[in-house]
Amino acid sequence: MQDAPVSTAGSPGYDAAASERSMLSARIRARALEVGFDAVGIAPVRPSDHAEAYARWIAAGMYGEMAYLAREDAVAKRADPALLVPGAKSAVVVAINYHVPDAEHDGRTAVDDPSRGVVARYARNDDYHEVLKERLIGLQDWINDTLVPVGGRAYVDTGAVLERELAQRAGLGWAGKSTMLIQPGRGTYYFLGVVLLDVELAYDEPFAADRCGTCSACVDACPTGALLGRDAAGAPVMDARRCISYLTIELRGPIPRELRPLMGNRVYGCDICQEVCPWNSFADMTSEAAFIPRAGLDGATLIELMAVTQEEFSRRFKNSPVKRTKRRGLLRNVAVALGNCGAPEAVPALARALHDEEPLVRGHAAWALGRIGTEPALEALRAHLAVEDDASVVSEIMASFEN
Ligand code: B12
Ligand code: SF4
Ligand code: SF4
Repeated sequence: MQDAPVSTAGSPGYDAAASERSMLSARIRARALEVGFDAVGIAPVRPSDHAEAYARWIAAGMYGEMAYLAREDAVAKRADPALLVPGAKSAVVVAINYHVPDAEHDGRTAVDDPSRGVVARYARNDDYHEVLKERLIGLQDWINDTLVPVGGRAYVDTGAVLERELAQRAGLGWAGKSTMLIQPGRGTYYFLGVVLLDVELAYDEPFAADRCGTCSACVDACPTGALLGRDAAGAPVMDARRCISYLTIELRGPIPRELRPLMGNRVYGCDICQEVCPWNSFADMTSEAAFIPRAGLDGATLIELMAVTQEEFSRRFKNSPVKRTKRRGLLRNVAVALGNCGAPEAVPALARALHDEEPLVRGHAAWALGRIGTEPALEALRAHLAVEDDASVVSEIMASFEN
């Protein structure tokens, strides 16, 4: 390959504007790394290449109850980020490592101990939205104050932005069959963040390759069959209604009975498709203090969690992503995990949970007692049936006798 001719200021062919854009991009990249992001790429803002894939996903109803994903205005904004920030020209996409090891309890990690609850790695300390958003806003302010006056907006997760597509377009990696953005040499345990800016910058090459090859480890390992592989157009497809992350975090009501036995002891989120991904085999651990696990989140015993009061929930999960489920959501998930564990020692805790003020908790405790199925478990269900006045719980109890 021939080297491109070098042109310097004043020489014919010198493009001052292009040189300025390159300088801006280089300084933004350097600043993003300086403030603690692990990777950064810059992409042009233009209509999504994947809007049709997204529309197909919505039309198939695979978003479940996450209605915000299907709102007409939100779909339109995903298809064209310029609708979010008028005049947006560039997307600065950052990634930050949250990979943490599993702690051992009595010589085993919670993943290998069905009597303990597994909390997904991303949720074992502070809420990443706060951490990333603050840094991204700082980055945008720095660009405005130091480099060039800009308008724009920072997004982490909650905006109508296809973050993984922008990350791919900014050259960071590709979307694997797990649907996760995979960075070669880094893996998947990275949060993404985006700043849309109304200035032209120099852009990275999109990441064109699909390096999953013939691997399908994530599809094979997903316990609920949520990963459907690539569709005819090459888009990785997930039926979120079956994903444990959706079921334990986003779903507000009862977890479909047929999926409960498949969820194991994952009580908040799920990392299974990432745990089996070969691209994570050599991934570095994070050194970001906000993501180093704090005590009491991952690996607590399910019996202990089942007894958590509102006060204890607020204290233990303060500032952590887990607070999103509220106490009743977490206890719903814990009851399912106790049913899957099947240990008779859990019967007293579940029998007490039959008197919880939340019907959602009572209903799932009833399911778990039915799964355990010992005489004391069934006796607790019979005794409670006589006093239960919520129709949904009564129907859970009746169905539990048939487990
Ligand atoms: C809704 C949502 C979920 C839902 C649905 C997930 C899903 N796969 O769609 C649920 C609750 C299940 C979920 C779970 C998780 N999530 Co989530 N989630 C989101 C959110 C808010 C929107 C994603 C979305 O729009 N999904 C709809 C699908 C259709 O879009 P998509 O996944 O972006 O896929 C598009 C591309 O893949 C594109 N595509 C890619 N390659 C190709 C190739 C071709 C040829 C074509 C045509 C298309 C195509 O096609 C799709 C359609 O446009 C994003 C943040 C954001 N604003 O983007 C975080 C986000 C994706 N989640 C994240 C995380 C960390 C998780 C969990 C790991 C949390 C956990 N441990 O429990 C799991 C991972 C599960 C998984 N395997 O994806 C990170 C992922 C980081 C990364 N490296 O990829 C994000 C980016 C949040 C963030 N800011 O860091 N999540
Ligand atoms: S997060 Fe868990 S349930 Fe969801 S797709 Fe991955 S392996 Fe399946
Ligand atoms: S497990 Fe295999 S198929 Fe799945 S995302 Fe990783 S490399 Fe791709």
